[in-house]
Amino acid sequence: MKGIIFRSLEELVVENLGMGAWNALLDEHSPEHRSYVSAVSYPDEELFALANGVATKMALPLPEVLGVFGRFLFGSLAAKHPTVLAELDTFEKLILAIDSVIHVEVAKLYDEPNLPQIDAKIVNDSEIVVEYRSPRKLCFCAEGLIYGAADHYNKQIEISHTSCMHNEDDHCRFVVTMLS
Ligand code: MNH
Ligand code: ZN
Repeated sequence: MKGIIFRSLEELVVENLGMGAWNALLDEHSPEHRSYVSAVSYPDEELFALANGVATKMALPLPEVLGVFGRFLFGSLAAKHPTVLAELDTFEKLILAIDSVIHVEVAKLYDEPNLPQIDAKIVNDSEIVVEYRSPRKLCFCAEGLIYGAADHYNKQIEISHTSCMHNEDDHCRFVVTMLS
Protein backbone atom coordinates (compact mmCIF):
# COMPACT_ATOMS: atom_id res chain seq x y z
CA MET A 1 0.00 0.00 0.00
CA LYS A 2 1.28 3.45 -0.93
CA GLY A 3 2.47 5.86 1.75
CA ILE A 4 -0.28 8.35 0.85
CA ILE A 5 -2.79 5.92 2.38
CA PHE A 6 -0.77 5.65 5.63
CA ARG A 7 -0.34 9.43 5.77
CA SER A 8 -4.09 9.92 5.53
CA LEU A 9 -4.62 7.41 8.36
CA GLU A 10 -2.03 9.30 10.41
CA GLU A 11 -3.88 12.58 9.82
CA LEU A 12 -7.20 11.03 10.89
CA VAL A 13 -5.68 9.49 14.05
CA VAL A 14 -3.79 12.65 15.02
CA GLU A 15 -6.93 14.81 14.51
CA ASN A 16 -9.09 12.55 16.67
CA LEU A 17 -6.79 10.86 19.17
CA GLY A 18 -3.67 13.04 19.15
CA MET A 19 -0.04 12.60 18.14
CA GLY A 20 0.65 10.46 21.23
CA ALA A 21 -1.85 7.87 20.05
CA TRP A 22 -0.26 7.72 16.58
CA ASN A 23 3.21 7.31 18.08
CA ALA A 24 1.91 4.51 20.30
CA LEU A 25 0.40 2.79 17.24
CA LEU A 26 3.73 3.12 15.41
CA ASP A 27 5.60 1.69 18.44
CA GLU A 28 3.38 -1.35 18.28
CA HIS A 29 2.79 -1.87 14.56
CA SER A 30 5.44 -0.10 12.48
CA PRO A 31 8.76 -1.98 12.49
CA GLU A 32 11.01 1.04 12.10
CA HIS A 33 8.64 3.66 13.53
CA ARG A 34 8.28 5.01 10.04
CA SER A 35 7.60 8.37 8.49
CA TYR A 36 5.59 7.27 5.48
CA VAL A 37 6.44 8.73 2.06
CA SER A 38 3.40 9.11 -0.25
CA ALA A 39 4.87 7.52 -3.38
CA VAL A 40 6.60 4.60 -1.63
CA SER A 41 4.94 1.19 -1.11
CA TYR A 42 4.82 -0.40 2.35
CA PRO A 43 3.52 -3.86 3.35
CA ASP A 44 -0.28 -4.17 3.35
CA GLU A 45 0.00 -6.03 6.69
CA GLU A 46 1.32 -2.85 8.26
CA LEU A 47 -1.79 -0.87 7.25
CA PHE A 48 -4.06 -3.67 8.49
CA ALA A 49 -2.16 -3.80 11.82
CA LEU A 50 -2.44 -0.02 12.29
CA ALA A 51 -6.17 -0.06 11.43
CA ASN A 52 -6.66 -2.95 13.87
CA GLY A 53 -4.79 -0.95 16.50
CA VAL A 54 -7.17 1.99 15.96
CA ALA A 55 -10.16 -0.38 16.28
CA THR A 56 -8.85 -1.76 19.57
CA LYS A 57 -8.03 1.71 20.93
CA MET A 58 -11.52 3.00 20.09
CA ALA A 59 -13.36 -0.24 20.92
CA LEU A 60 -14.95 -0.22 17.45
CA PRO A 61 -15.29 -3.09 14.98
CA LEU A 62 -12.58 -3.07 12.27
CA PRO A 63 -15.11 -2.70 9.38
CA GLU A 64 -16.44 0.47 11.00
CA VAL A 65 -12.93 1.91 11.39
CA LEU A 66 -12.14 1.09 7.73
CA GLY A 67 -15.38 2.76 6.67
CA VAL A 68 -14.67 5.96 8.61
CA PHE A 69 -11.13 5.92 7.27
CA GLY A 70 -12.27 5.43 3.65
CA ARG A 71 -14.65 8.38 3.95
CA PHE A 72 -11.82 10.58 5.24
CA LEU A 73 -9.33 9.17 2.70
CA PHE A 74 -11.38 10.42 -0.25
CA GLY A 75 -10.73 14.00 0.84
CA SER A 76 -6.99 13.34 1.19
CA LEU A 77 -6.79 11.79 -2.29
CA ALA A 78 -8.88 14.55 -3.87
CA ALA A 79 -6.71 17.25 -2.24
CA LYS A 80 -3.48 15.58 -3.34
CA HIS A 81 -4.67 14.95 -6.92
CA PRO A 82 -7.14 17.72 -7.89
CA THR A 83 -6.41 17.40 -11.63
CA VAL A 84 -7.54 13.76 -11.66
CA LEU A 85 -11.03 14.90 -10.58
CA ALA A 86 -11.13 18.09 -12.65
CA GLU A 87 -13.50 16.84 -15.37
CA LEU A 88 -15.66 14.77 -13.05
CA ASP A 89 -18.27 17.33 -12.07
CA THR A 90 -20.97 15.05 -10.66
CA PHE A 91 -21.07 12.17 -8.18
CA GLU A 92 -22.44 9.80 -10.84
CA LYS A 93 -19.68 10.67 -13.32
CA LEU A 94 -17.03 10.09 -10.66
CA ILE A 95 -18.36 6.68 -9.62
CA LEU A 96 -18.54 5.53 -13.26
CA ALA A 97 -14.96 6.79 -13.80
CA ILE A 98 -13.18 5.12 -10.86
CA ASP A 99 -11.67 2.31 -12.95
CA SER A 100 -11.59 3.88 -16.41
CA VAL A 101 -10.25 7.34 -15.51
CA ILE A 102 -9.20 7.77 -11.87
CA HIS A 103 -7.23 4.59 -11.31
CA VAL A 104 -5.81 4.80 -14.88
CA GLU A 105 -4.35 8.22 -13.95
CA VAL A 106 -3.19 6.86 -10.59
CA ALA A 107 -1.32 4.08 -12.42
CA LYS A 108 0.57 6.76 -14.41
CA LEU A 109 1.42 8.80 -11.30
CA TYR A 110 2.57 5.97 -9.01
CA ASP A 111 5.07 3.19 -9.56
CA GLU A 112 3.27 -0.18 -9.55
CA PRO A 113 0.26 0.72 -7.43
CA ASN A 114 -2.01 -2.09 -6.20
CA LEU A 115 -5.46 -1.09 -7.34
CA PRO A 116 -8.81 -2.88 -7.08
CA GLN A 117 -11.17 -3.62 -9.97
CA ILE A 118 -14.32 -1.52 -9.71
CA ASP A 119 -17.28 -1.85 -12.10
CA ALA A 120 -20.15 0.59 -11.79
CA LYS A 121 -23.49 0.61 -13.58
CA ILE A 122 -26.30 3.12 -13.46
CA VAL A 123 -29.57 1.34 -12.66
CA ASN A 124 -31.85 4.40 -12.73
CA ASP A 125 -31.91 8.07 -11.67
CA SER A 126 -31.40 7.20 -8.03
CA GLU A 127 -29.44 3.94 -8.05
CA ILE A 128 -25.93 2.82 -9.03
CA VAL A 129 -24.59 -0.71 -8.55
CA VAL A 130 -20.85 -0.97 -7.85
CA GLU A 131 -18.86 -4.22 -7.90
CA TYR A 132 -15.53 -4.41 -6.05
CA ARG A 133 -12.85 -7.04 -6.62
CA SER A 134 -9.42 -7.05 -4.99
CA PRO A 135 -7.16 -9.59 -3.29
CA ARG A 136 -6.81 -7.03 -0.48
CA LYS A 137 -10.52 -7.27 0.34
CA LEU A 138 -10.71 -3.63 1.44
CA CYS A 139 -14.41 -3.37 0.62
CA PHE A 140 -15.27 -1.46 3.81
CA CYS A 141 -12.70 1.13 2.83
CA ALA A 142 -14.19 1.22 -0.71
CA GLU A 143 -17.63 1.79 0.79
CA GLY A 144 -16.25 4.66 2.88
CA LEU A 145 -14.57 6.15 -0.20
CA ILE A 146 -17.96 6.19 -1.98
CA TYR A 147 -19.50 8.02 1.00
CA GLY A 148 -16.54 10.42 0.86
CA ALA A 149 -17.19 11.03 -2.85
CA ALA A 150 -20.84 11.82 -2.02
CA ASP A 151 -19.64 14.32 0.66
CA HIS A 152 -17.43 15.93 -1.98
CA TYR A 153 -20.51 16.71 -4.13
CA ASN A 154 -22.82 17.42 -1.16
CA LYS A 155 -24.93 14.44 -2.10
CA GLN A 156 -26.76 12.26 0.36
CA ILE A 157 -26.49 8.55 -0.31
CA GLU A 158 -27.11 5.20 1.31
CA ILE A 159 -25.11 2.07 0.53
CA SER A 160 -26.17 -1.50 1.05
CA HIS A 161 -23.38 -4.07 0.82
CA THR A 162 -25.40 -6.90 -0.72
CA SER A 163 -22.57 -9.38 -1.49
CA CYS A 164 -19.23 -9.56 0.29
CA MET A 165 -15.91 -11.33 -0.20
CA HIS A 166 -15.75 -11.58 3.59
CA ASN A 167 -18.84 -13.84 3.39
CA GLU A 168 -17.31 -16.13 0.74
CA ASP A 169 -18.94 -14.27 -2.18
CA ASP A 170 -16.79 -13.97 -5.31
CA HIS A 171 -16.85 -10.16 -5.14
CA CYS A 172 -18.47 -7.35 -3.18
CA ARG A 173 -21.54 -5.58 -4.47
CA PHE A 174 -22.78 -2.19 -3.29
CA VAL A 175 -26.19 -0.80 -4.11
CA VAL A 176 -25.79 2.98 -3.90
CA THR A 177 -29.05 4.90 -3.49
CA MET A 178 -28.96 8.64 -4.08
CA LEU A 179 -31.29 10.46 -1.70
CA SER A 180 -30.51 13.97 -2.95
MN1 MNH B 1 -8.65 4.63 -5.13
C1 MNH B 1 -6.38 2.53 -3.58
C2 MNH B 1 -11.19 2.54 -4.14
C3 MNH B 1 -10.98 7.15 -5.60
C4 MNH B 1 -6.15 6.87 -5.67
N1 MNH B 1 -8.76 2.87 -4.08
C5 MNH B 1 -7.71 2.18 -3.47
C6 MNH B 1 -8.22 1.06 -2.74
C7 MNH B 1 -9.59 1.08 -2.88
C8 MNH B 1 -9.91 2.21 -3.73
C9 MNH B 1 -10.61 0.16 -2.25
C10 MNH B 1 -7.39 0.08 -1.88
C11 MNH B 1 -6.71 -1.00 -2.69
C12 MNH B 1 -7.59 -2.21 -2.95
O1 MNH B 1 -8.75 -2.28 -2.49
O2 MNH B 1 -7.12 -3.12 -3.66
N2 MNH B 1 -10.72 4.79 -4.97
C13 MNH B 1 -11.59 3.80 -4.60
C14 MNH B 1 -12.97 4.28 -4.70
C15 MNH B 1 -12.89 5.60 -5.10
C16 MNH B 1 -11.47 5.91 -5.24
C17 MNH B 1 -14.20 3.44 -4.39
C18 MNH B 1 -13.99 6.61 -5.33
C19 MNH B 1 -15.19 6.54 -4.81
N3 MNH B 1 -8.59 6.63 -5.57
C20 MNH B 1 -9.64 7.48 -5.73
C21 MNH B 1 -9.16 8.80 -6.09
C22 MNH B 1 -7.79 8.71 -6.15
C23 MNH B 1 -7.43 7.36 -5.80
C24 MNH B 1 -10.03 10.02 -6.33
C25 MNH B 1 -6.78 9.76 -6.50
C26 MNH B 1 -7.00 10.74 -7.31
N4 MNH B 1 -6.61 4.65 -4.76
C27 MNH B 1 -5.76 5.68 -5.08
C28 MNH B 1 -4.40 5.35 -4.67
C29 MNH B 1 -4.46 4.08 -4.07
C30 MNH B 1 -5.89 3.68 -4.11
C31 MNH B 1 -3.16 6.24 -4.84
C32 MNH B 1 -3.32 3.29 -3.42
C33 MNH B 1 -2.68 2.28 -4.35
C34 MNH B 1 -1.58 1.51 -3.63
O3 MNH B 1 -1.51 1.56 -2.41
O4 MNH B 1 -0.76 0.87 -4.30
ZN1 ZN C 1 -17.44 -6.73 1.04
